[in-house]
Amino acid sequence: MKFHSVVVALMSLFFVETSLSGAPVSTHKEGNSIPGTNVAKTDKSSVENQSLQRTLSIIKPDAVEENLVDSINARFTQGGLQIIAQKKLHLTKSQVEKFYEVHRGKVFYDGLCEYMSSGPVMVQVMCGKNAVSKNREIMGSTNPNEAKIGTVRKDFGKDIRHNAVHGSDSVENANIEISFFFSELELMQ
Ligand code: RTP
Ligand code: MG
Repeated sequence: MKFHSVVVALMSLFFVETSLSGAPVSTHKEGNSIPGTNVAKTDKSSVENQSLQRTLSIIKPDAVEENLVDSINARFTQGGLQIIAQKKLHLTKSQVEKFYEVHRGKVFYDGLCEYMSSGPVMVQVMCGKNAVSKNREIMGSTNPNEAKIGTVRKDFGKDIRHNAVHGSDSVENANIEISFFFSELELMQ
C-alpha cells in the first residue's frame, strides 16, 4: 500500500513537470537551419549542414560607383559563399539611420548615414557554412589600414568609413538585417 502511494506520487510529479514545461521541445539551435527553406532539421543532411547560415552584405556607394561589384563578389564566392539574392538600392538617409540604429549616438553615426545614402548600394544575402564569420573573415577589419592583405577592405577600402563593404556581425543580427531588405519570397526565387 505504501509502495503504491509512492509510485502514484512520483507519477503525479512527472505529470506536473511535463505539463508545466509549456513550450514545445525543439532541438533547433540558432543558425543551424535556414528559415524559409526546406532543410530538414532531423535527417543526416541537416547534421552535416549544422552551420549553414545566411548573412547580409552591402557593397557601399563608392565601391558600386567604381564598378567593383563583380570583383568584390568574386572574393566572397571564391571563399565559399553563395550570393542567393542581391539588389541595388539608393537608400534615403532615414532608411540608413534606421538600419544603423545600433550606432546612433556614436561620433561616426551621422557621417556614416550621409555616406551610405550618398548613392546606390548593392544589398546581398550570402549563404554558406558559417556564413557570418566567413563573410567577416573575407571582408577584413573595419579599418582597411589594419585589414589583412587579401581581404576585401584591404584591397578595395579607402579608410575606416569608406571601407567598401558591410557584413552582419552575428546570426541574430543577420536575420534582422536580411528581413530589413528582403522578403522571404525574394529569398526563395
Ligand atoms: P560593418 O557593420 O559595416 O560591417 O562594419 P564593422 O562591423 O566592421 O564596424 P562597425 O563598428 O559596425 O561600424 C559600422 C560602419 O561605421 C563606419 N565606422 N566609422 N571610427 C569611425 O570613423 C568609424 N567606425 C566605424 C564604417 O563604415 C563601419 O563599417
Ligand atoms: Mg558592424
